[in-house]
Amino acid sequence: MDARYKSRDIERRSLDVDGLKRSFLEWLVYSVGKDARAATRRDWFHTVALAVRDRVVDRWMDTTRSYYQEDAKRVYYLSLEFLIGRLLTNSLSNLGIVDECRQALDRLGLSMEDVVDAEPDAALGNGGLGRLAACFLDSMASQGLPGYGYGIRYEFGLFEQRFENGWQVEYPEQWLQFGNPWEFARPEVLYPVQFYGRVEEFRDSVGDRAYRWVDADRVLAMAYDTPVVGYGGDTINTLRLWSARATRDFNFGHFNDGAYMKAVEQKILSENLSRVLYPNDATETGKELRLKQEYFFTSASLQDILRRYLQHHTTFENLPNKAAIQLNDTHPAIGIAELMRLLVDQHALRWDDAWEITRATFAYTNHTLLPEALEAWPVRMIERVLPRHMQIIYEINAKFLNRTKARADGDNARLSRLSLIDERGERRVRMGNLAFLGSHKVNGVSALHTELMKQTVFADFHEEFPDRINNKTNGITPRRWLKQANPALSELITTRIGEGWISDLSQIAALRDKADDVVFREEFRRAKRKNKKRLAAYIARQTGEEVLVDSIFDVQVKRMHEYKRQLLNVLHTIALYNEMRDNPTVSWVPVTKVFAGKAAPSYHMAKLIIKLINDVAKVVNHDPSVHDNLKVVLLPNYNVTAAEIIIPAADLSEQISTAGMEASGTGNMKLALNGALTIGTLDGANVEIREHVGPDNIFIFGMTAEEVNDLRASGGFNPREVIASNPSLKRALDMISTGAFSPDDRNRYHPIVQALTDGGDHFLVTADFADYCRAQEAAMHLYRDPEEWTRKAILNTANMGWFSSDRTVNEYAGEVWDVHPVHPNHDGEGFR
Ligand code: D6G
Repeated sequence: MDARYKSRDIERRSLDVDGLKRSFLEWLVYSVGKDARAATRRDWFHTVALAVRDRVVDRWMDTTRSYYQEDAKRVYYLSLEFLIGRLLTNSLSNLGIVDECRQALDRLGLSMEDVVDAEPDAALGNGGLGRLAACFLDSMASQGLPGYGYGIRYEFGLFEQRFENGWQVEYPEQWLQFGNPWEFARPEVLYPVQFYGRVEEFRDSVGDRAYRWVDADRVLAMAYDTPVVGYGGDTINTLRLWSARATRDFNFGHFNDGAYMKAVEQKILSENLSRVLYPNDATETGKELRLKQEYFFTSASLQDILRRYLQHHTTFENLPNKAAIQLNDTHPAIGIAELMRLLVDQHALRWDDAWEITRATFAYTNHTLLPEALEAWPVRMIERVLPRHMQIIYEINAKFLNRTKARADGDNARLSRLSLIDERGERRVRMGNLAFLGSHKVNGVSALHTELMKQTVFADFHEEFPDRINNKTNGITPRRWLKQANPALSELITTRIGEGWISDLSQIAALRDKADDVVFREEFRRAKRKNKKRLAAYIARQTGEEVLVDSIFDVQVKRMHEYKRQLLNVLHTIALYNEMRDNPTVSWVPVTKVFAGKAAPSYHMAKLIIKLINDVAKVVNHDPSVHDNLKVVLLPNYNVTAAEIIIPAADLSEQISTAGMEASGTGNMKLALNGALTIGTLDGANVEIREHVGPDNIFIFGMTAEEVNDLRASGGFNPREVIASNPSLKRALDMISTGAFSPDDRNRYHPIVQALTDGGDHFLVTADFADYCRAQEAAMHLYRDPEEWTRKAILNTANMGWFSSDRTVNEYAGEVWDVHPVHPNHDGEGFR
């Protein structure tokens, strides 16, 4: 080989400071096309990202090759969302070269922070579901599991949130505007995806009835691959995202007619498929475009999975031994009908064989019990958009119900609940039922949620298939959420117990003993204080508000939703404000209420709650009578990057959803791992967090899921009575309703007051208010004793080991996927 190339080759892999510096300069000039004098921060970010990407490519190829060599069973994680956030620090950290990179930049007169800050936050998700998918990618790669992510390369991620006059305003999030240095475009990996048209029946070669989907519109799905760097850099997996491209024949057809503008218009329309992420969290949109997005990425992924499988196999009976497909919620559930179509229509398998293979290949994760969030597509829409799939769904349903009928003893109500078609009102396809029926395993995401699944949405299915439902409590990756986001604490931990916790979080239990060590407590507090200073500076930059670093940082960060009950927190804030004003001589524990979160653009109530928080903040923060003892801030544009600053700085973690409504939560885990004490209801994973950290180290309040259920069922709940009997609640609500926070529009909050009173207070805010205030008081009381507070905070961190997403994916790997780690062969070259 030409010596020049050889040396360049080595340069590309070198991980020392000099090698990094040289390749930064080379990349800046030859790929970004700038010299150091003219380079902007963004140029430097692109330079560094490309140079880092170089260092993973060989390992990436090795990994892929090893999967082929071993014909390993792969797991395919199909998710409409991957909330990955920034990748630079993540890649550097997983490669173990953060310091080397910092020094190399330093020698070039650049600050690492500036370069890191120039990276856009890839917000291809709404919240927990999408961030879970991103944590799973990190955990699969870090455990050496052959795992692929499949999703959509949205041109516009989740909207950027700004506040204008206190109201949420949405702006497009243009993360791809300046290009994405992490991805590799694969213009040769193209699959056709069809929509509309009709189904033709014909006789196949042996005279059997067969079907083909004809006269359909075609779009192409083009792959973009992003390497997913596992911790230690041994395994580099692939996140493959699909982008929509118009087909060429489609364009030329119109062009020949002379209808040029129409052709261009059609092209734009068909490429809209991957244009924008739906900004809905938990609620369904009912939009045709959304259904098409779901089918688009699912179909392309399945075609790709079969193509990969067929490189080693000629028949399909081994598919379930070589591919596990995990459906992240029902968004890709149409994949069950699609795999049936591919196997039966395109590969001429017998129906029963195809069904067996399909069921053994798919598994489904349910993420919500909220009825409005359970996907149910109108039959008419599926018939029009995916006519062949509608037939297949009918066929699956008919076969299932026939089999079930024999045992059902004429219980028609039960049969109609089990049906894939909801016949009440407009006929709809229940995607949850389809996902359940077409999967060999179905899981919930916390112990409580899984139990409730068995009792509610899937009660009948559970009776029918008692072995199918299992629990996989969510987890979070300790690499991003402790090591990277919280260097102060993670360095402290490593100096005391070594770095084993980074890849095996159960080892963090070794910190338990340190809770009684006064020196360690002091150091733990120092780390927290450093993070609080960082957050205080961020708050000042974002909102102009100065907050006391020594106040309790009481943090509620998550999507804005009535069931998450930001309102309960606001009501407590107002009550506390009143108490402080009434008792100015008392020495109060200063409190900073930190909120952040986006509301779905069409969710008016959630947007009104945002405005209320901003209005309350305006009044409270400028009232000299509370002497800076209370500050309220709502940080704009909550995303992964903001979370990385907020979470390590939190003292108190608000997890206060109405019990039974939050499937798991993962923010709760990130906050507790970073040493925040939880104030929460017995909902979702809070139940398990309490078990792990111990009931003495968490503030639990409010009704249980069972009590909520009973109270709602009794129909006897009267919020007006509760309000009348609680003067502080009454006063807070009166202030809201009489315009104390909205003098410019005294009726602004009428809908909120209405919902909490005559509306019946569906989320039981008033019902839990008194107990919530009691728990808040207990927290403030404890905060006066820094030693005791720190002891409990340390015990939170030390006891959160089980909540690593490594544990979660290992459970999936063992109990659902049957996939095993592969150790890539790197030929001993290059890497450390
Ligand atoms: C990823 C990783 C790369 C590999 C490519 C194709 O981009 O090393 O060559 O995927 O792999 P298959 O999709 O053919 O398995």
